[in-house]
Amino acid sequence: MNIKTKIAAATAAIGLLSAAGAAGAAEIAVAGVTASSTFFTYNVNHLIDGSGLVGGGLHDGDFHDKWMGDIFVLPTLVFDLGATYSLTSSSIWNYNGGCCGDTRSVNGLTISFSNDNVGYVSAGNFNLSHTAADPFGSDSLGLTGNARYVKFDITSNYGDDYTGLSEVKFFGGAATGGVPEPATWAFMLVGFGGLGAVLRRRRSVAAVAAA
Ligand SMILES: [Ca+2]
Repeated sequence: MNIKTKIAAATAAIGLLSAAGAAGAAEIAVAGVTASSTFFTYNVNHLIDGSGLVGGGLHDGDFHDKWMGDIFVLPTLVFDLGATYSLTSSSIWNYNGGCCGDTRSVNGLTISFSNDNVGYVSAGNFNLSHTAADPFGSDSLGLTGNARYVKFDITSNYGDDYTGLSEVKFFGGAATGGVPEPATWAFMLVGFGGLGAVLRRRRSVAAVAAA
């Protein structure tokens, strides 16, 4: 390999890393969700199973398609994404609609990130919109950071004794700042090692010429 080829190889290896970090935001298939409390026959999986999504970015008002908990013991939800992702946003369909207690909608929400479901770092405090329309649209919240586990701490609602949500989606790409794959490292080392060899050879040639 000449020096141009080696620079190209090293550049290509760096390019591969950048491409992995800049992967486009796509919907993440959530592996599971748990709630600190769930009222009666409501089911927390209704948040991640597509139940009630009727097309056009809208969710129906049927309570069978929602999750609900008690507001007096502020509920917590933990979403397991199944792997670590670089998150960019979350779309959240609130507990709204014409069926039943439209003031059950979540108002304040703190979102936190974790890679081990033990230590959490806050990703921000948010407020969700309140609408009694049926069907109804989602709030899109901007998120930044890597996480496998995403926690929602619900801090207030719009007035009822209960509160809930209807559906939650996360968007993102491959985790950034992670450890490169072994093959990528090997490729980079070949590229940089080759560069070093060429530079050393050039220096020794220069030293001979100067002697
Ligand atoms: Ca749902």
